[in-house]
Amino acid sequence: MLVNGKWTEDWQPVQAKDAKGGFVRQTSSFRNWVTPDGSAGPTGEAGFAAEADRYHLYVAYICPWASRTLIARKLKKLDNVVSVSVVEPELTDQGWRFGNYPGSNTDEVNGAIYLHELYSRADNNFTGRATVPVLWDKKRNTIVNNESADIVRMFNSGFGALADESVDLYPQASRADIDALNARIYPALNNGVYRAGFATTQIAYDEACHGVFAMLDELETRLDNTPFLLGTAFTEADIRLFVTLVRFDAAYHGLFKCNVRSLSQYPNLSTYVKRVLDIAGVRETVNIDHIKKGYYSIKSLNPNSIVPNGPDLSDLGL
Ligand SMILES: N[C@@H](CCC(=O)N[C@@H](CS)C(=O)NCC(=O)O)C(=O)O
Repeated sequence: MLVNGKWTEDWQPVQAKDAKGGFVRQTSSFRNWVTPDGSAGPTGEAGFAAEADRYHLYVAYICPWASRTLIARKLKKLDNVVSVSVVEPELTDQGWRFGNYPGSNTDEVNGAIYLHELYSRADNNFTGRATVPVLWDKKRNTIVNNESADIVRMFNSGFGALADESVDLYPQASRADIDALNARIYPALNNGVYRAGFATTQIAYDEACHGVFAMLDELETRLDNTPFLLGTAFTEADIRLFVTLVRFDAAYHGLFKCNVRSLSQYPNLSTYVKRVLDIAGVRETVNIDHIKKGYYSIKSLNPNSIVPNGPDLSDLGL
């Protein structure tokens, strides 16, 4: 991680722990918003107006949070407005690295080798982990925002007519329902799999794992009669659920010990994942090779970095 803008060798993604040995995720530090007229958003400062070719998104295909932003960018047809760089799948001893691994790029915008260079360029006193996603402003040479939940909403409504305004991932009338679902699905499932995987006590693991499967069971029932979480409209709540489900059998079932059931044993959730993959633009944001390689390279969980051959994901076309 970075300490006062300098890289230190503590690179494992085991972050803070709570009193019971549970995993605690770092909160995001750059919280400015792109808005159509450059006025300030809900947090941070003003001065980040929507413009084509001004903003650049740094992501990892392995990362579910970064993948949220990739999906929102595709669905809002911002491909030609916001450019993207993809880091290599394996965390190195200096964190995320740019390079030539298939599907990854070098950093054409800043010429960085490691993602942490962007954090210290944006704030030469930064202390914290250098996480993806990062939304970078090429004009002001700084990080706009490194919180995926914010970036998804910015892509949805911050780019005005530069984006496809016929797509609304956070419709006014559904906001309370979306927020309520997010508030339950994030701790139990999206972050719950990480809390299970990185637990350092049996009690922390048991609690997290139980929460994961209770939520999957509930969602399986919820999807009995509805194509998406809130009915026929696909919203940001679906993006947030999908990114976890599509990684479930490939990574969380094995590496994170979330193995009470596999996703393939949930018929509605499996059909749901296929349905989302079939939305134009979504499938190209999913790279199973990066996901497996990336998760199974986490040395604290898998010291020899051996990547399993399975599972068979051909049902999903992956
Ligand atoms: N709050 C952030 C979390 C992002 C996050 O935790 N990213 C992980 C990858 S999945 C990361 O970059 N970890 C690198 C590290 O911890 O050193 C968001 O949702 O945007």
